[in-house]
Amino acid sequence: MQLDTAPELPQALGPQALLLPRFAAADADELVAAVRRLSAVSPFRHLVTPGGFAMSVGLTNCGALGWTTDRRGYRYAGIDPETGQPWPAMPTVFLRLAQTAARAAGYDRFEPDACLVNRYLPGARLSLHQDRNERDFTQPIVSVSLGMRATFLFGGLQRAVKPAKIPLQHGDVLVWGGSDRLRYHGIMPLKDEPHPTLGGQRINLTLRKAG
Ligand code: MD6
Ligand code: FE
Repeated sequence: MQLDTAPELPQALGPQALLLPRFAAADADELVAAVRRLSAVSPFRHLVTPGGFAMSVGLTNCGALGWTTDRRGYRYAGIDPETGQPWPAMPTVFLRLAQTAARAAGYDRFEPDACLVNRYLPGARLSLHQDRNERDFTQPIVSVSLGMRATFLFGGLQRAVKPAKIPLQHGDVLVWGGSDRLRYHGIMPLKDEPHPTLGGQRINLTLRKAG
C-alpha cells in the first residue's frame, strides 16, 4: 500500500468530532467523477452572502435539498435558483460513504438529504461560521476532503474562541455532531500546491440531514 493512501487511526477533535484520515481515499476517483457529472448540471457558482460579498469558494449541491444564500439570507431549497430545476440526485457513492463514516463515528441512522459541494482554488477561504440552517442538530455532519491540502479551523461554541488548526488532505473525512455540532469552523486561504490527481483545486463534500 502506498504511504500516501494508507488509512490511519481515527483522531478525536472534540467529544463528538472525529477525523477519519484517508477514510474516503479508496472511493476518491468515483467521488470526483460524480462531482464532475453533477456540476455539469448544477454548476459551481460564487454566491453572494447577506453581507453583500461574493464567496471565494465555488458552491453547488446535490440531493433533495441544497444550501444557498443571497442578499436575503441563508437557506435550504429544493430547486437550484440558477437552473430552476431540482438539484441533481445524491450519487449512491456519496450516500454509502457518508453512512459508513457516520457509523464508524457511532451514528447508526444518518439519512442525509443534502450535500453541499465546495470548490476551492488557490487563495479561496471560508471564514469562521456555524452550520445552523438545518432543522435537527442531533444529526451529524459528514465532511469529505478531496484534492489539495487545506487547514481546517476548528473553534468553539462562541466566535471568540481561538480555533485549532487541523490539516486536512485528500480522502480525509470528518464526522461531527452532538455537543460539537454548533462549533465555529472555517478553512484558511488555500496554498497553491497542486494535487497529483486533482491538480490545483480542493473539493469538499458536506453531507447533512437538512429537512
Ligand atoms: C470545507 N467545511 O471543509 C468546509 N461544515 O471546505 C465546512 O464548512 C464544514 O467541513 C460542517 C461540518 C464539516 C465541515
Ligand atoms: Fe460548515
